[in-house]
Amino acid sequence: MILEAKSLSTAQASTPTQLPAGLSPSSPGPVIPSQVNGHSSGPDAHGGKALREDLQEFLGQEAPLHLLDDLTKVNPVTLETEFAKSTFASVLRCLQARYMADTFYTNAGCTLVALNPFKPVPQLYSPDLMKEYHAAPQPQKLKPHIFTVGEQTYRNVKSLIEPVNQSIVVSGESGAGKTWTSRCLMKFYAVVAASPTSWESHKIAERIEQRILNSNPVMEAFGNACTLRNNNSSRFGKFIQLQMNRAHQMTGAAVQTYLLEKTRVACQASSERNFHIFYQAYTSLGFPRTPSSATCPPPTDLQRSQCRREAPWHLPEGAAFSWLPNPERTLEEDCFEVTREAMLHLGIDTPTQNNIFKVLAGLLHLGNVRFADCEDEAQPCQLMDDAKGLFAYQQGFLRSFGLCRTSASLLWLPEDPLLETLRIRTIRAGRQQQVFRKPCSLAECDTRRDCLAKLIYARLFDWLVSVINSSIYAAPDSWTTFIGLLDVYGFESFPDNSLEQLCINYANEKLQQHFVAHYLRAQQEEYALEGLEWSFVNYQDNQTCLDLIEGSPISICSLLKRVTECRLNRPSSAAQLQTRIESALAGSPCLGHDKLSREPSFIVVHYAGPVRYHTAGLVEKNKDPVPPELTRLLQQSQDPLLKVLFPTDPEEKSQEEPSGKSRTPVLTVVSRFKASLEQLLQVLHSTTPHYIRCIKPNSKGQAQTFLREEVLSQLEACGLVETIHISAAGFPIRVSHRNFVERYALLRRLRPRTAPGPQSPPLNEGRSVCHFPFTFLPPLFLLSMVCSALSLAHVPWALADSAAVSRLRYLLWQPL
Ligand code: AD9
Ligand code: MG
Repeated sequence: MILEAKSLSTAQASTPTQLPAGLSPSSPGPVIPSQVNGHSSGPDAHGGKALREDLQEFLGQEAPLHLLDDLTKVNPVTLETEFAKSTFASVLRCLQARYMADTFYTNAGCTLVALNPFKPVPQLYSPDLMKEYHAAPQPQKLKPHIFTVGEQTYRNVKSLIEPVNQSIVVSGESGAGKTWTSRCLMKFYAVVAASPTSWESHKIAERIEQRILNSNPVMEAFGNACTLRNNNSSRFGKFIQLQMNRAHQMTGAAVQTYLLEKTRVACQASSERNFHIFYQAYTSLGFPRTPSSATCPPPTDLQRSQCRREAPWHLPEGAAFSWLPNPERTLEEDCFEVTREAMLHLGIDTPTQNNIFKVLAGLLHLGNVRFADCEDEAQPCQLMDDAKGLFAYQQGFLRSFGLCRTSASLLWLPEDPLLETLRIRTIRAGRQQQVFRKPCSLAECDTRRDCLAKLIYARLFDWLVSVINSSIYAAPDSWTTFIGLLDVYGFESFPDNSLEQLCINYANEKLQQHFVAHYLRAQQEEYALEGLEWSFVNYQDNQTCLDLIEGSPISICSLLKRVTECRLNRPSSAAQLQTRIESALAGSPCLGHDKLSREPSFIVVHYAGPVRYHTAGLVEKNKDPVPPELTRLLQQSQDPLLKVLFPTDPEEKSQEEPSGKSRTPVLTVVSRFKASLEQLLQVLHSTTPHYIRCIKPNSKGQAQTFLREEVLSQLEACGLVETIHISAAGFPIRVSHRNFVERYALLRRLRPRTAPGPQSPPLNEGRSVCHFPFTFLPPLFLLSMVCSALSLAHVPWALADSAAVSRLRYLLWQPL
């Protein structure tokens, strides 16, 4: 059936986007059935004939009849079967109809599907709407929205039944809207979780919330960049823990970041850009540019000249920087004033900010330094003298020599040692720790220059995160529960994929596994264990792919680690690595090989699609070596910021081997990343997770364009249809037996007129979790009322003598 739906949707993909009959743009459109969220099917429940007519119109009169037959087969035709038989075709059709009607959120079982509108929809995120969802007695009954999820998690942390930490996992491919969604959720919590009593505490709370919100523009300016997929692509992962006190006010937060793509500082793919902050700083002083948005006009001449006077960094107007590609491309995100304002709120004062931008300017100048090969191998490479028109400077910075000097002065480094460190390798060897100096090759000089920039930028980013954390810090005894928001980089597949994409896609696999394990597998296994009537729903498990990436004893991670530790990093090792991976992991169905590729590579079939990774440079990137001379050089800087970023650590020196090798085992990038992911998953496992699946309706970022084929592949990848099946057929209310009995123990004291007999229909008899279908909502509500009102000591059980209540009674008398 699913295959039929797939082929059909492919056929549909080429037809122009139209609404089926009966679904005018103004109609709310159908809701994908969801028991959890209390929605039933909408106007999608047609009879077979009506459906055929709709489809005929939808696909066009010329649509082949067998297609219609197929679709009729794969589409549910009656209301009763719809819950259980949602298919890709019907889900796709439903989402499309809603999207074209400007309805961007849809409940799909336990997940919320968020379609990216690719256009501003301010009314959808107004504070008034946030308050409406917050005040609603049953927010699930309002239209599906991220605020429903936000409110649900907020109520759950307040819940007396299950006072448990919550987490929201926002997933989706690059550009699908994860960062947008988490930003909106943070605003939502800032509005709803701020109702302190006294004026003084009100002020404090406001400051904390404002600071938490201010962390977004700062982290995005320094950690986001324009990629082929997304103009504002997050180049780091982020987990923010919003901490609540007993009164359920936000008292603080903690941000954890994951693997910043620091290689971007020195190397950007064509048509991509460096991190936004470089362009922001550059724009404020350099090019006059057209306004990028109404909210963020370009700086006025007055602002510019004031900025120039105050700012001690040198970005001459009209200068071209090779690490600043595509500066003419205007983006909404290039809003320097917003970043500076936010930094100020976070406690980063103007002199420190200027210091940061001065260092960034130093990096840009460093990027323009070019080396020329020297014929005599015993001599260091020369600085390139001719600029070949690359540096259109007006003030005499034409030569690399001048650039190096400017860079050294901006980084407050001694110029000669900087030049020497970039061009000469020092090796200590022998018992006497003799120092040998070896001139670097041209390629090595370039690598050292790039490494210096990456090192500074990565430390700067980490320092910013620590400043943000200390600014929003709440003492451990001041909060009791938290809501975690996870926004990691989305699944990526470019023509050239390397270690960065391997890590990003690995993280996405782990999160998908968390979803599969937590929801698709665990829930069904639990039903089976509890002896509940259940027919197993098949789902796509990504365990095989994870085994390939991280499994033991042999996986891509372990092979990479081994090769990295063996220092097998000669250029020829790219082909060797490919052979090693292919021979060691040949049995994995998720490993593929591209016969047409001329460069050494391997293919991993991820849950979201196959990705080809080039092996060239993989080991080197994984090792991420930092020559100790570079760190030592930076420790000599007189710059106040660099002094903080590179403190002199006496232990560091003593750890160095005479040969310059560190005694500690190589901690590779992948192994560090793996460890941090495992930690993250442990935190997620300790919370009640909620899932928001962001879907990109088209890859061009166009509003009102829904490309079925593209959406279909995203739906397939995240197992949405299976989720709907399980949610629709499963039990939406789950309370642990212990908590249930503790909460309603009061009722045990009440003597039932008739003792609960063995005939009482036992739902998950004697088990640790109580599952309740929807019919239980009214009796559960009644029980809550009863427990809350102690005066109702003599509630006659017979009053609510339904089958549901007799089950509840039965559970209450079960031993714990
Ligand atoms: V990546 O994995 O970091 O590359 P994200 O985070 O999934 O990616 P992001 O949130 O940055 O994507 O969204 C991409 C763009 O879509 C944004 O810059 C917005 O221009 C646009 N977007 C996303 N969601 C909305 C929305 N709800 N309303 C309007 C939106 N525009
Ligand atoms: Mg993002």
